[in-house]
Amino acid sequence: MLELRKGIDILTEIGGVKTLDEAQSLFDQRLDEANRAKLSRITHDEALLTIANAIAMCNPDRVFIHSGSPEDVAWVRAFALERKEEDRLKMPDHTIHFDLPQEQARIIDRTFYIVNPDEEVSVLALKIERDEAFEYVKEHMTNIMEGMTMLVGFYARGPVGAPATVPALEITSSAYVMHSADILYRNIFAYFDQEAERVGVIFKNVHSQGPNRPEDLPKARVFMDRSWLTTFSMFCTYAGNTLLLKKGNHRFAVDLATYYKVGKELSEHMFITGMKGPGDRVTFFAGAAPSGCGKTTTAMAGNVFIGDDLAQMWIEEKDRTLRAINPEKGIFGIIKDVNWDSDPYLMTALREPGSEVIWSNVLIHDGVPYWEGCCPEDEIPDRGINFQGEWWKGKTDENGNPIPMSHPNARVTVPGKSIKNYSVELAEDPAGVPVKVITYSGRDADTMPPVWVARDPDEGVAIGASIVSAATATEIGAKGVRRQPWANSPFIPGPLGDYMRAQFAFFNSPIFTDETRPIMAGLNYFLTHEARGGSGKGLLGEKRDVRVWLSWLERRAHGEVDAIETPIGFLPYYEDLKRLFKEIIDKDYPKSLYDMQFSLYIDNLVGRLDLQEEAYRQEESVPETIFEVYQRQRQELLALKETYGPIVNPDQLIEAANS
Ligand code: SPV
Ligand code: MN
Repeated sequence: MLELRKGIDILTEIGGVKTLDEAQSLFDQRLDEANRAKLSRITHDEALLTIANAIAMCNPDRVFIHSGSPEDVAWVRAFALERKEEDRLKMPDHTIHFDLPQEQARIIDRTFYIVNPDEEVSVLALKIERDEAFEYVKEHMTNIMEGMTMLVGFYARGPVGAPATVPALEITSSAYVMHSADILYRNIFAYFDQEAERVGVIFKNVHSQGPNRPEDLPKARVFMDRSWLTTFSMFCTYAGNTLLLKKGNHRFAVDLATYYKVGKELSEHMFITGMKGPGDRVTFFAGAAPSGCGKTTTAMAGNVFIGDDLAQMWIEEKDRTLRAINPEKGIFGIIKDVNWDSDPYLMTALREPGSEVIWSNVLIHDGVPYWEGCCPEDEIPDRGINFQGEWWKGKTDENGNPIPMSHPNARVTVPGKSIKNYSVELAEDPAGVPVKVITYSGRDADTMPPVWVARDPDEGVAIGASIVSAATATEIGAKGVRRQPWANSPFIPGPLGDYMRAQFAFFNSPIFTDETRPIMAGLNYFLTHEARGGSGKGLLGEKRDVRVWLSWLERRAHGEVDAIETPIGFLPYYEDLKRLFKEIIDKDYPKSLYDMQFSLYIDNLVGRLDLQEEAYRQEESVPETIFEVYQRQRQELLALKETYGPIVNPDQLIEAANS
């Protein structure tokens, strides 16, 4: 069990400011008149004490209070250019930011939860005890902003007034981080006190890049204090490590859902998107996928796009529906392989004037960005500047390996409102959108079909618990796949069993009716010909097929298509898919392809159940329900094998279901 406000509050202990009077006299000394006047509009005790202690600890030369006014927003942008954290590009309002070549992604080896001595964390996470973290922060963050300006921003992770919104402070010496926060989060300066009062907690984030040199990276750290909802980040710049409003505060939100809102709220690594159905109907989906598995592309394949990374969900008692908000209002998306074919709306925002964009770690030639998969070979320049400095075609690293034109984790930061199918109105609605379909996807070459629906909430939770993604050479496990529970496991602070219990409680909630309880589905668009007895090479199907799988789920959620009941859940009938392929993407869909995609490969499926069960058996306090689901599915699959052999095709599945 996680206990809030337990143990010393590291920031207060180092800063030493304990009363509002002390805070006020520090502001009088350290802020100029204009910034003092802005700060005087904030009255929330914890916010003021946090800012005062951050100033006392970091010791900046100047403090900028970000009021969210157009002038302040413009000031932050200009300051990022002045400090050379960003450079202008040819397109108006586009800038480029580079992180150090050695820090192009989350530094998971230097990322720790701060815990009290008796607290457990997820087996997948690193932890540091409070006393040790205190010493580290004290040693490295004291005076870290000397000679620099501290920027203080007031944000909300969600629309003002929404039940699952939490206000958050961002305190940083990086104008790039604050600029990114302005694109990705709602600045709620004018409502901060009111929201902090309503919600009862605030998230606090303190970051400094320090001198921003490669030699400081070994001592870079991301610390997340679970008890005090405070993050500390130092000597790094990549937004995943520094803009802790994102994954740092997401982790706190997961904790709050798991330990304080059981059966009421969830905090997920999910997109939110609406699919059009017959007539004017729009049905909302929330879907999980591991980092780098096409979550942004799937989200934008919807007709009404709300979010691509995070979802805060709750059950609305009034109408008994599942509701979701996006804590963000923009995307920090992977750019690799984004092009006019796969992502037309995003490309429009990136290649046509009218949107603000921060590019990071791509190739810049003549003020124009290029990246892996952007364009035909003949459009790619043969030199430029990228994440490792000067680049030219054919450049190799010290081991002789080719250096890609852009880093595989190079990203773009873009406001949601620049994406054509984004709905500002619905995204800003504090009532959230009503979600009827939950999806879980991974990257699975050989086992799960393209789409299937759980028979009940327990089996739905098991789908999320059992996500896998193909591993790279260094990550290959016993079965060649990596487990990715709920695609959220990198961000689950506590033991997975605790999180799983909250999932069972939420999806089985008696508040849902048969009408409003969401359907829960698995998605997999990574099946290969080789794995399914095909003759060709590569993937079975195409990227654009995803709109058909989502449309079938849309119909299923409204009870408009029947399905084949199998041990893993409900599968679509061929006739329905054939019709939808034609209707949605004007494509012929042969029965032979359907048979390859939807046959059950019993040995693979049972192997997968064994892999999951073995892993969960090694953890303590995992709910027994998951093992019951795995056992039931295993027995039913083996019974099918007894009758039909190791590969059971859909016609046989129909026969078995009717017998
Ligand atoms: C992810 O890696 O899942 C992201 C980007 O969305 S980061 O901010 O690095 O988490
Ligand atoms: Mn993510």
